Amino acid sequence: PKAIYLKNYQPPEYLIPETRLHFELHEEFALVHATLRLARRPGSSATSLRLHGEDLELLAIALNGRALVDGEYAVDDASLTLTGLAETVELQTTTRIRPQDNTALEGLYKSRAMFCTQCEAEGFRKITYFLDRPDVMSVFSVTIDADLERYPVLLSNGNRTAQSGLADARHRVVWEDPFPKPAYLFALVAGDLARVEDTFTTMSGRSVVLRIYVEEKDLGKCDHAMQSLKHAMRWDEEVYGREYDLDIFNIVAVDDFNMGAMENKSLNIFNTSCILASPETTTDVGFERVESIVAHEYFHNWSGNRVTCRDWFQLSLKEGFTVFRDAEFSADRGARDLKRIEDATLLRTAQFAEDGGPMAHPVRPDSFIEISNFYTLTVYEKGAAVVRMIHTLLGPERFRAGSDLYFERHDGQAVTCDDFVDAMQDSSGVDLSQFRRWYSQAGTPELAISGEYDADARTFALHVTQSCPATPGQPDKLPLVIPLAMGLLGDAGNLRLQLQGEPAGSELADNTHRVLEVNAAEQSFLFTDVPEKPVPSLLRGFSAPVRVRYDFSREDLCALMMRDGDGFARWDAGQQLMVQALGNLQTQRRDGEALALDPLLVDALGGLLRDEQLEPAVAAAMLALPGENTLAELASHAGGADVEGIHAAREHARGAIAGALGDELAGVYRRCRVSEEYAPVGEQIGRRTLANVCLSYLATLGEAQVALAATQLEAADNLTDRLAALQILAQYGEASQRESALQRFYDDWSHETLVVNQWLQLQAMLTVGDSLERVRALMEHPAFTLDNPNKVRAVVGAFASGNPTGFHRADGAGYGFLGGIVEILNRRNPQMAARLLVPLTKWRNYPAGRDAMREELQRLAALPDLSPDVYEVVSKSLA
Ligand code: BAL
Ligand code: ZN
Repeated sequence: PKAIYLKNYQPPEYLIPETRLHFELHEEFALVHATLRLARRPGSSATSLRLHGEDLELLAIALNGRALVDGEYAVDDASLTLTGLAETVELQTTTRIRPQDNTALEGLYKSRAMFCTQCEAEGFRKITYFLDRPDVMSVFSVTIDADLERYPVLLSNGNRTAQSGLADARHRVVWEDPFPKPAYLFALVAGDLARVEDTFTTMSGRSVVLRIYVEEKDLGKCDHAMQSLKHAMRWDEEVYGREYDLDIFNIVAVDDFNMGAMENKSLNIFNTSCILASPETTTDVGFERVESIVAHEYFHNWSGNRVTCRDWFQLSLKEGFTVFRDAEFSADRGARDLKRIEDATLLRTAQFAEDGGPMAHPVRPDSFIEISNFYTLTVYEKGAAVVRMIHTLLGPERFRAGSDLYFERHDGQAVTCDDFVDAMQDSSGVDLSQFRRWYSQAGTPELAISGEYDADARTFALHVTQSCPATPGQPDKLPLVIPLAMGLLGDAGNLRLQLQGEPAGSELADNTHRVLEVNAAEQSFLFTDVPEKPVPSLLRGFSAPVRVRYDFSREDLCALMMRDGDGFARWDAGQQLMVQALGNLQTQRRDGEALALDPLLVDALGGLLRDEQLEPAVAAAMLALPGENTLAELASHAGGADVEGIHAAREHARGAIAGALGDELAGVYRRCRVSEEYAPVGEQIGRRTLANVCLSYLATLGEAQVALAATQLEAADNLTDRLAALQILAQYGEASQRESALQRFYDDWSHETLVVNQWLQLQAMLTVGDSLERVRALMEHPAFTLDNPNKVRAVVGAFASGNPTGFHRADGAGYGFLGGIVEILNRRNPQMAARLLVPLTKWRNYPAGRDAMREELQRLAALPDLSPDVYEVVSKSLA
């Protein structure tokens, strides 16, 4: 497999203004009759054309109505080449494909009894010969013929314009989409589906029909998604001025899906796990995920569909912007600080690890072998953080004006990340030329900051040095523009800020918050009229995707944690205090000393528990210790992660906190239990989360406290409380208690696939006993199949990335297990295989497992017939 490079981008020689597709769906195969109107691109003089096509059986081909004979065209396993073409031609092909055998879930495939498609990024070429690249936008009309009884519902993009009966108990439906779109946004669904329907009146007064199609049994689980869709449609009108542009918007839920969901024009296809929701089958986190993914896919209608990407190197153009949009939507709907905490945790734990590993790439990659491998946290989450920084630097009004200009300039076009930044720059007048480095430079920047207080001059200086480690192919880095949101904390609260050079008495001089623009390798910022030595509150709201180093004392961190005016900064200070305390426990353990948790931390947590004014959701976030993967990521800088040491330190800390604060924890647990009927609303979610955090601490204390979990499991009327209690019983209960609780749960819920998947996942992450043996047994369970990505993620994915002590066990068996699964999936579902591999690619961070992890990768590298997906991940991680 060969890499392709952004620098080699060439526009297409031909365009396809019009595409007519006619599908004949059968039980063994499908026929695809395609009629493409091809038009030479103005400025091109080409007379030949290579169309993409994979796994296609070409049955007929004609140009301008004349059948071609051998020699007039050439076909290989990836393309169809035509020569001697006029300026405009009509190409007709008939291909046979086998959706029933399509286990890769790219292109047209069968999920249970229904046909569905997934074309992003390059799946359309598995349906018919086409210019399968996002800068070729076409107007599609689609005719679908299928058996009436098995497939009464036939869907594609746009508007349904005709339907009729056919011979042999078959029927036909025609869909026409007036908006030109790239092939990756094409969709087709055929199945026996039920639907819920609602309407939305747009800001200009048009009525849009909204439909969610599911299996009949799931009709009762669509309400939350429907409400989420309507909230998202309104929000996009109010915040971005974007109105929906067709009279119908469809969503379909499918069981077998590689991703979470897909934004096909007016026919979004969702993994069932991201659309169905009910109190019995969905956790609070699941409800929030449904809302944000429904919104994300809807927002793509403008940021992705109306304005799309020129090429796949620009993927973050639509994904970074749309993740930023959905994050702001969620923040507006719920609690902003909490959303920032969640997003910062994801970036710091997983994206920083990606940025520091062998697959590190810029937000706009320069090259790739397989684009499916680049649907990454860097492109999505760091890309969103980059858009957020533009928002911060410009302010909300100028950002909105930039967004308006972007959509106005580029509606109907396929454009680049630079076009997006140009619109922001042109409309605001803010020079973003240096800022653009965020798109081209990989790696996580680091700000080393020190503070200097001069009591006589009443000044406080912040000295900031920025650096960024080398990443593959990028040894040297240039300074970035980094918005550093901050404040200064004094004894009585946050101090008013007066920055040297700022006009005194200006509007800014009155407040306690600033965004410093860091843009040089070394810089100082001087605050004047500072009455006491302050503690700086840095990177408030996670204002940039960077690491910050500052030599805070434990007392400083406590002060920030308890008293800073910024909710994110309070949480962050607490996390830093915990990281220090857990690091000390690891050192004590390594040195054979008795483990003693920092009493300052215990006191601070006690203060939080006693603070009845603190919002429960915030208290829950502040009480939770950093996860084992977060600690491992941090340790990667200090010689590598000691998985056992991290786990032991964390467990010790949990026990010590519970031991010291048992009464407080029990009191908060009782106070926060939700007695009203379940509703996935912020206030209840906060209380449930806090109660379950307390319960999980309490469970470390012994049998009596574990019994609380058993009681909760019996009484719960919702999955959040049920799963939290089951997890505690399974992790801390006696073996017999564990097995009977797990079995009973399965017996109760075996009819609900999505609940069973969570039951599988919970067990894959248990650290008691032999985790790997348990995972192998789960794979033999009738509820498991390697053909369903949700099951694979629940068992194999959860084990490899959510059970560090099991996966990194000393004999290396965890690595061999994962490698074995990847080997099986390599051809069956290459996208899944490559994604599962990621934990192994971090081998350099794990001194104890390093050799065994590398050897497993080497074994995979030597396999014949590696898919490009797996080849790319394996070869880059060994380089
Ligand atoms: N475009 C792939 C799924 C998503 O990011 O919305
Ligand atoms: Zn997206």
